[in-house]
Amino acid sequence: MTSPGRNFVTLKIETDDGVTGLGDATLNGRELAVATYLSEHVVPLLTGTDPHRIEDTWQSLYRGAYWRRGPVTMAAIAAVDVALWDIKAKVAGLPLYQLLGGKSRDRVRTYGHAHGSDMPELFDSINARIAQGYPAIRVQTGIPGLRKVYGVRSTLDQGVLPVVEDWDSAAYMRHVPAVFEEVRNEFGPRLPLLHDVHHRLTPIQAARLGRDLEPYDLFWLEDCTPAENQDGLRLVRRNTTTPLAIGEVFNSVFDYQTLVNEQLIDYVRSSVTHFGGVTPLKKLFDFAALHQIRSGIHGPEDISPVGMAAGIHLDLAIHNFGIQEYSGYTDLTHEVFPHAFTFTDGYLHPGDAPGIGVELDEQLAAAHPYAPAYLPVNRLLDGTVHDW
Ligand code: GCO
Ligand code: MG
Repeated sequence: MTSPGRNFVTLKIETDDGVTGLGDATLNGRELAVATYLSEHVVPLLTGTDPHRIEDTWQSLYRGAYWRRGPVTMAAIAAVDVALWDIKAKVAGLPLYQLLGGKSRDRVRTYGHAHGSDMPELFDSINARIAQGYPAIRVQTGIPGLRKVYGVRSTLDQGVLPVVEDWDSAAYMRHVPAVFEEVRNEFGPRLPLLHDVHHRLTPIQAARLGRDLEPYDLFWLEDCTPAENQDGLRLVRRNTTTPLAIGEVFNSVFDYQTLVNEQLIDYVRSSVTHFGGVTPLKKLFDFAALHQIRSGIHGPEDISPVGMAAGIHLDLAIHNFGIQEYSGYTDLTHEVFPHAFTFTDGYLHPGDAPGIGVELDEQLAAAHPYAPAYLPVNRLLDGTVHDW
């Protein structure tokens, strides 16, 4: 575990021949649980096994635990899976994307985050992202009467106990369409715009918001309602043509079964790190492709450069790529995880180093130890707990 600005959990596997592979097991706010799951329950099972048997190892960790799915289990399995792919690709002397079928495109389109508590601040933030070359931008905004720009986590908030934020869905729904009206007027019709509702609306509210935002031609509306209620998306889908993206908190293909089979969404948001690794995420993308659903891998700062790199290899290789979220990292994080992937003019490329192309500076990592930190929690104006 290391905290070069925020916490990351990294697994390193070493073979008898001295080949090493890295995997990301970071689960924001629950890091110690995954680290312990790995060190106490997974590492003893791996010692002495054949690192080339990736599918078999995945199945034995998934089925062999008896207790299935869940973010802690799947982040731990993901770390093993990615480390084994890293090893296999290094042994082959190829960048991972070559083992996934080779490249389907030359570079990986990203979107970046813009946010502001009011319109001038938001416009400045969008302009800053455009100046950095981002070809698409996620727009989050302050809501009159609420204290914080929601869904945006500041590292300054880090503390031993969660920060409590406030929320009012009615005020949000009244305000957001007006924000997109102003953004479209200022930045024109071409700039792809995204928006993250962060699980806060009921299906009928989400349907209404999707409809209200149709004139502004969003690239996607994300997590419009808590999607463990997959059936709820039928109501949203019937009522709006705004494209929908879901899945950053999912950890198994079964979480998507209704959403994909009934084509209720347009983008699947799972990351390598939280979905059990490259092995199951490639299967999810192939399943999604049957329904013309595309990828939109979750890429906040709380996915480490190791998990990010694994995702970029997949982005380059799959046919039904949509977009990749990329928020960048602190300078120190880049130093702790020296990497072959590059970010140029808003596009990522995994690089051509053998493996996933990320190393870990263990000395520097150790100089920045784990620091307890929680995500915020949300309360309505009367004090009721609400989805954050
Ligand atoms: C997104 C997100 C994240 C999450 C974060 C929680 O990037 O779309 O919703 O920023 O809030 O990953 O740990
Ligand atoms: Mg999100």
